[in-house]
Amino acid sequence: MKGRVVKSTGSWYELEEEIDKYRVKARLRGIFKIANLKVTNPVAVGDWVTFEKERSGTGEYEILEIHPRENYIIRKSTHKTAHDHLIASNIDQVLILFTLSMPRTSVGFLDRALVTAEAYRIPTIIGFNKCDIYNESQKEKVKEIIQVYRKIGYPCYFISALENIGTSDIKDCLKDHVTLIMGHSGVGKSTLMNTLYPGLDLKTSEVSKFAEKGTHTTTFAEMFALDEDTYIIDTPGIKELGISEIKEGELSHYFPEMRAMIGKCRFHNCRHLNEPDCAVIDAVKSGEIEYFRYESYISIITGEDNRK
Ligand SMILES: Nc1nc2c(ncn2[C@@H]2O[C@H](COP(=O)(O)OP(=O)(O)O)[C@@H](O)[C@H]2O)c(=O)[nH]1
Ligand SMILES: [Mg+2]
Ligand SMILES: [Zn+2]
Repeated sequence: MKGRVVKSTGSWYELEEEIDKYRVKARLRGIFKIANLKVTNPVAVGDWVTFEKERSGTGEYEILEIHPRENYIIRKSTHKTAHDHLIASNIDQVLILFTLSMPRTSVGFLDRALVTAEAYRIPTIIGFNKCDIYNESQKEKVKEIIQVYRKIGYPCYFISALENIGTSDIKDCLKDHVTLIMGHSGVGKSTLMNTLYPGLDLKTSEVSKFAEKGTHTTTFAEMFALDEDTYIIDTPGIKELGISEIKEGELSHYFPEMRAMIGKCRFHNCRHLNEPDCAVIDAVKSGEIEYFRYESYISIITGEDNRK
């Protein structure tokens, strides 16, 4: 039988069978080693697997095989170990939620999430949430940020998940896709899903709980069926996003406005740091490339700041 992993606890998995969509709990048979991928979790939400009932007849199902992944999003381990964490796989698009306050999202975090999605050519949309609580100057600030990302080509929506403002366009975007929703705890991911699909009734949490920067809790993503062909993967607890698997020379390819300048620098292997006749640095100076985007590029290259 073939099914998709919709939930993972680390020791067992919930699967949705491909055709009849019934759900079963399953465990891994034996130990899975995945070539070239050092991860703490061998199976991710979104994985297609072959499964069967265990022979001894305990009623438990077993995963026999993980099908090749079309793509996946990985998070670098926060503890500087060699292992990364698979967030989800086989996704059609990413929705990143951003807020200016309660809790603040840094543009650095947003850019890291965008780079991660670009590296796998996964289309991304950005929701700027909690528009209902901003004062006039904050509204201006969000609008400026939105302009930057729209210019680069990312669809942006200024919304309130709580008050159900501007959310219908996002609902249209989600339709018939598998969407991974990313953003800090408290940004409004569960609230948005509840607003779009009231039947879901997901738990939401008071923002005050996120103010205390406590210990890092590892939680797993979970996939929700919104209708027959519409799925969303909720990712609790992404506080920081280390970039994995991206080589220094490739990084500018994942900034669309820098990608547009490929071949224009004097050196073909220009890193756009301090090389002469660098088209990227020229564009930053002229304002064509936004300075804070270039700062994100530098911080990823230098490996600094990856906790934001
Ligand atoms: N004012 C306001 N509060 C919101 C909005 N969206 C979510 N919240 C609140 O933010 C808190 C965290 O929301 P939640 O959906 O649990 O965030 P998640 O951790 O990203 O799933 C809750 O108290 C929500 O009521 C919004 O658009 N406006
Ligand atoms: Mg949530
Ligand atoms: Zn350059």
